[in-house]
Amino acid sequence: MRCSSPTVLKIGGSVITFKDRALTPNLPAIERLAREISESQVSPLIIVHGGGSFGHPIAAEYKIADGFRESGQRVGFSKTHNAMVSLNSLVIEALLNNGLPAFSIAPSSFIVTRSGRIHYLCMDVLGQAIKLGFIPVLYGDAVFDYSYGFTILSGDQIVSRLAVELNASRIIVGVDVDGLYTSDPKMDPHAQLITKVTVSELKDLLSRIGGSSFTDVTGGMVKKVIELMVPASAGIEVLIINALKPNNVYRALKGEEVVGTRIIKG
Ligand code: IP8
Repeated sequence: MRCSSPTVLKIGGSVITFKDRALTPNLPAIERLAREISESQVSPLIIVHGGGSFGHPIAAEYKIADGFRESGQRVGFSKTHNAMVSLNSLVIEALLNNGLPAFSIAPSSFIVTRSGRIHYLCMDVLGQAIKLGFIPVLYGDAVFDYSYGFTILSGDQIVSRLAVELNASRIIVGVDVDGLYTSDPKMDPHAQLITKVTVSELKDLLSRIGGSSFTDVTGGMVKKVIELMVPASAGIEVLIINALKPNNVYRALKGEEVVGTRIIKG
């Protein structure tokens, strides 16, 4: 599929790593996804991936998300970033092996947050890369923050902001469940998949249930949805799918029918 405004693809850390095993990549999933992305021939495309068992355990150990409090955290900040660079290089390598011009761009090198939210953002490198037909591959990162010193910037916040900045045509979010459920499908046998939802319906749902019973099985579905409501409100269609199921990402990229949750404006 060729379209002028880019597609933004988020790949969850729960898809490309084994979350219960530190620093363990899910190489078969990374290779399969690289193949699916290559076969879809979607362009322009931006990929953002999560941290999974690479970024999160180190960030938690050194309390990086809480900000800079003591000098010992510096090594932790760098280690968190470095773990993400390692995971990113596996993703890049798989994409390159499939003939795709993937190019790694570190969010910490062009973004500074303030109180955890993206504040300074230099789009020049990314814009130039897209213009020249590259596939920028970014990731949730340890970033500098004007208020906290440093913090953790999620891939979801990056996805949402870039999609708006670049006037993306759509956002596809690959996670380890089929989409958004009315409650946790792993706890509640009556949980139902929400296949289509408007932003106002989502807001209503979140305020009614307070996020508590809303499925949080990927470790952050509520936060994810809150981030994604911003581009969805701007008219960018958001599709959440299960990227652990073969061909789902391929089908979604091709615009074919896939089981999942569609978040639309309204
Ligand atoms: O997995 C956070 O990104 P996420 C990455 O998208 C780090 O929330 C560095 C923990």
